[in-house]
Amino acid sequence: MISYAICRDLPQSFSNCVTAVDLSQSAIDITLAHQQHDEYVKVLKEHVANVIQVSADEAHPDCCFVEDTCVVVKDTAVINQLGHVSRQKEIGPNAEALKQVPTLKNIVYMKDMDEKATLDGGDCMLVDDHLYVGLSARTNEQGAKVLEKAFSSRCKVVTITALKDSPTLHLKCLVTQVNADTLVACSNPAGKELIQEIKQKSGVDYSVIFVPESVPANILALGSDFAVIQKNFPESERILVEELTEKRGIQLKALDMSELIKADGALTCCSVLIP
Ligand code: CIR
Repeated sequence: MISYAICRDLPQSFSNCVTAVDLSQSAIDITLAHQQHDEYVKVLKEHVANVIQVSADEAHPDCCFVEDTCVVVKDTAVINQLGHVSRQKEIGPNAEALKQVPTLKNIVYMKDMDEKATLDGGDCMLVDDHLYVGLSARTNEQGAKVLEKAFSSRCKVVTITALKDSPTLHLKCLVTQVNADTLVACSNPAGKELIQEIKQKSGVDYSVIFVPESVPANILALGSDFAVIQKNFPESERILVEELTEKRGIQLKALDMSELIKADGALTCCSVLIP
């Protein structure tokens, strides 16, 4: 069960986001981006008892991607030092929002623990008592070590290196969690390599649902019987409906996030979920 979710409004400056997508070929429709984000927040509010909605910050076009700004495990939150310098000052209001969550007893700043550490929450996937941390262009070894220290008695931190030198932005661009023993992953070679490393390092033989495209490999599970998936990826959607709804009884809601995808954003990135 998710007790709290934190999200953040999408700013008017969103079109100036950091992205690998060539926006000169496919510009962001800011009105549509707002509509899509509003729809996402509406679904969050329908499925999570307490949603804290932080105001947008026009100085930070990527501020709606709150997932990157912190990592929460049990009673402890680490406020990250984000891997892209243009995003590092997004953290203040999100840290304030975390202070409103009664179950959070410790809130620590990564920068205070190691000033060379960088980490984006999109590289972190908590599955039961394993926290997988993918090294990437945004997340370095020092960042992973800070989490290891901060969460030492709360979970096992497993550092994943498969994507370290790849063009994939974040670990969760290729794999996300359904529940304690089930993952969704992209079936491309990078996705398969990632799953192999996750299984080998954790010793857990997860059941993995493979989908052919990377964008829909990022699903947002809101509790044990509901998940948000991406619209407009019919083959992946067919597999997810079959595997999640028909076989496991998980209700799905498909959202069109086309404008957020242009900003390299997916579904998990627009919220921080706290059990
Ligand atoms: C960035 O490049 O940082 C943003 N434009 C996208 C961040 C997406 N975050 C995520 O998937 N966790």
